[in-house]
Amino acid sequence: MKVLFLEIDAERRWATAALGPAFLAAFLRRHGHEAAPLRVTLDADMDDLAARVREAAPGLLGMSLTTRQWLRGRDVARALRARLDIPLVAGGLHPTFSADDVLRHPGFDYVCVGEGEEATLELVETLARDGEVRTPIANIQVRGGPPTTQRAPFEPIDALPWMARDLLAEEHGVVHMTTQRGCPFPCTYCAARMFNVLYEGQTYGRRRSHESVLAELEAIRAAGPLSYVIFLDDTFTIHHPWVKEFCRVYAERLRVPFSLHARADTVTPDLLRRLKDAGCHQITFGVESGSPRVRRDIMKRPISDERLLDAFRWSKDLGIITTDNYMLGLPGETREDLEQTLALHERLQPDDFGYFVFYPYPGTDLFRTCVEGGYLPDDHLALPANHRTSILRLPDLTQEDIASFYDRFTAARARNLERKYGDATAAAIIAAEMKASAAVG
Ligand code: B12
Ligand code: SF4
Repeated sequence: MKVLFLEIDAERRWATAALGPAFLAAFLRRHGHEAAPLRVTLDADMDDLAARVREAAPGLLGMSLTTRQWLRGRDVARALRARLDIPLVAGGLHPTFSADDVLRHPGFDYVCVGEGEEATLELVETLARDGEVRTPIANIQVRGGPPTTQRAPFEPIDALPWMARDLLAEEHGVVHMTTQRGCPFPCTYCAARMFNVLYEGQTYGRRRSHESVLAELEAIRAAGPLSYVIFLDDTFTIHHPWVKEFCRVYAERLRVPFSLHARADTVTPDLLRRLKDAGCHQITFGVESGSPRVRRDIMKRPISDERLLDAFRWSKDLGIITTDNYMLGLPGETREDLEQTLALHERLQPDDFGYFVFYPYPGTDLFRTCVEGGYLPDDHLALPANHRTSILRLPDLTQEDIASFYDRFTAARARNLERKYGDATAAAIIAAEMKASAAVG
């Protein structure tokens, strides 16, 4: 059977398409099925899209969805169902934690809850054989059916085929890699960590062997240009023995510059030095808030200001570019907390940073807090994840408060960019980003 994976553009073209379908496509191809991507661009006309789908003649459509992609994905599924009769399975973080809601909408027949390789294969083979799902498939919830049971995470992780890179839309030899699945930390706003809860009693966290990671990168280099590697692991710097050995073999065999994501409390000067020597060019740290109270009590991320300042200083001293992210407008946060975030940002002086109005992702602890506190509007799943305007009605912060801090972060970013690139380029970057933001309302 052929599976056509629809990549839903919801605001802008990212440097990579969703990784999940690239894993699934590789797995399906290994088992003799066909898989292809189709990008649903922002200007896509639904009649044209339906014509292209018809021409590709898939037996099953797949859609990977984050919450940001959900509203557009919902509209695309409805439009396709009005024109075609091809079953559609959705997967990824949003459907995993909102399966009932997704399946209420026209055009969605199945939701993959959690890891998808074996489940999608079983769904494809069942549909190819029977034309429908008569007996339950673990991890696959059927429209109108009961919640699914969960199959064990795939083991051994090295036995998964490497991502099918034709689905990723990578350019210029810049490649995206994952060396592990899962993150052991308990951050209350994080959808990714909820996989640990979904797989409670089993081990979701698994890391590939060095040989598997290196062999994949060497194969990419042999097949074409390899200029930069972006490691997308949630926290690359966990389990130091693995990271140290990685640095040793990577420096020996590849030495291609790379980026990674880290938590400040998982790095040491020694580890950073090894990463730098192996080719680490840039690290993104999640700082999230400048208020120790918010980090400790609301986010369950009890990292001290000192530790954050140290991690940035150590990295900069080694010449590693630092980037960080902040969130604005969590339940329980106050204006004073947000002032502290701006103040800490001034002390950290990252090379660049992202700032996001808090949006509660289904499944997370803070989503529950918002529901229990009555902070979510009833139609929250029908509201876009806005950039500047919070969807929440919070007791300690108004939407205007949050928007005014968002504007102050925009001004801080403009100053940062001006220092680096001069006024004209900084203004152009900010204008382009504002335009992309406007696309989601
Ligand atoms: C890589 C990455 C990106 C990449 C690619 C996106 C992607 N979906 O892969 C880019 C850079 C584009 C990106 C951007 C953003 N991201 Co991001 N990203 C990640 C990250 C770090 C890793 C994803 C990964 O490794 N996937 C590896 C595969 C193997 O895992 P998987 O995606 O879960 O896929 C498996 C199953 O879910 C399932 N599956 C997945 N898709 C499908 C589809 C079908 C049809 C089926 C059957 C099964 C299935 O099978 C897969 C294989 O087992 C995750 C964190 C995480 N750990 O998930 C955040 C994460 C997905 N991102 C997140 C966010 C918030 C964003 C942004 C909004 C960031 C921002 N503030 O602007 C944007 C939105 C992007 C968009 N298009 O809407 C959130 C999403 C939360 C949510 N509920 O929506 C996450 C979970 C981070 C977090 N800690 O909360 N991101
Ligand atoms: S460290 Fe990052 S990925 Fe891990 S639980 Fe916290 S926010 Fe999520």
